[in-house]
Amino acid sequence: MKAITIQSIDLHTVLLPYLSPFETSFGAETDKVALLVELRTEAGVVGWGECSIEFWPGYGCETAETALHILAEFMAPALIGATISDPHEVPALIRRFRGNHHARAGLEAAVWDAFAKHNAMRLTDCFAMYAPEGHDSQGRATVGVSIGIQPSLEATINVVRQRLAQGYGRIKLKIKRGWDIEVARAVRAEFPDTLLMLDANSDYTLEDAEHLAALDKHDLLMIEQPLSHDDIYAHGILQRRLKTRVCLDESVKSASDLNIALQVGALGILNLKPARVGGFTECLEIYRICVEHDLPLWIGGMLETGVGRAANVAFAALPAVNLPSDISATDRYFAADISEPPFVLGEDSTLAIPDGYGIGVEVQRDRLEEAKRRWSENYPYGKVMA
Ligand code: OSB
Ligand code: MG
Repeated sequence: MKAITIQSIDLHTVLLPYLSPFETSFGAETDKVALLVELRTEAGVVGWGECSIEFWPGYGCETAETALHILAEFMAPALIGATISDPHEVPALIRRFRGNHHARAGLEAAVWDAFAKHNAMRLTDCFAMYAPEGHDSQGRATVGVSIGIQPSLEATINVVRQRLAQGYGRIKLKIKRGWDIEVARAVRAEFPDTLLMLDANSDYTLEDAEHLAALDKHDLLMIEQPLSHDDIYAHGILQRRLKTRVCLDESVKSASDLNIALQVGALGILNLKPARVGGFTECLEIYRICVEHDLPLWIGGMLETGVGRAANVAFAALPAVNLPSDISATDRYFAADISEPPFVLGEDSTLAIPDGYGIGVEVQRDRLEEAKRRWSENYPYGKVMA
């Protein structure tokens, strides 16, 4: 593999309107905020990465503004002038700066993209090269769709019906206290054979264990992150009281966290988000652990723009990602994405890997400028919340 030398790094904060607001237990968001990393090599190759973040420190502890600060002041300067012969070298170059996983993941992703392009490879094949022997990219990722909290049961059923008609083969419903058992019951009654799962984004405590056990009779694929974002141990206790498999999202921030979770029986499935664990190098380590433990695995999303989505699809095409990932088609999120071509839902609820090298999508300069202007004109965030 040919090494790259990093010449410059530009950071772009963008605001992109969603087709419809996304409602979670934190509130409704009308726009996607993202920090994009544009990395140029001495050979003139441009790599792109996305820091997957939100307006507020509600999912993780970072925001668009903290990620910009950490990258601009600390992490990006540490990479300028560096010669990299393997993207696995990136974590060591920024290890002296702690935490800030979403920021570091975006930077590392830009290196992976530039490295793959420089070596005339698709990013998915580049990941496969570092995956266990025989784990070749399948060229497509099997995906599902995540549905935000709706105003009523009827509205929920209508959205599910619409998504199934579009071809999504797995439905994830966001739940919260007071919006859970009834939703699962109603949707299951209407769609008896659909692959169905719930995501609680940490809204419950162990005192709700009995309440959550009432979900067991609805044949759910899994319940995602029911308890606190920082309590792996409690999920182990809960899992012993549920038949439904617990999937961890927020709680697993590293390979080390995953080893602890496995040790205490805290999960039966992993949602792996590259941003949450600090990048694709850590993802590859986590991937190996999942293979070793036969742990079902899928790739999570954070409503990324095409840049982040493309990298996630590239990883989700690895064969041990064996449950549908939270990566939907472009038209589930945006009227016009920041990049082309869009991701289109294909047969069997899959997204195909684009043909080009690296992430395989091209950032559109005019849309980038427009989305940057939209950010600068709408700051502070109050103006873009529903
Ligand atoms: O918990 O999986 C989550 C979006 C933002 C923050 C957290 C989550 C999500 C999603 C969206 O569920 C999944 C997607 O990108 O489609
Ligand atoms: Mg989640």
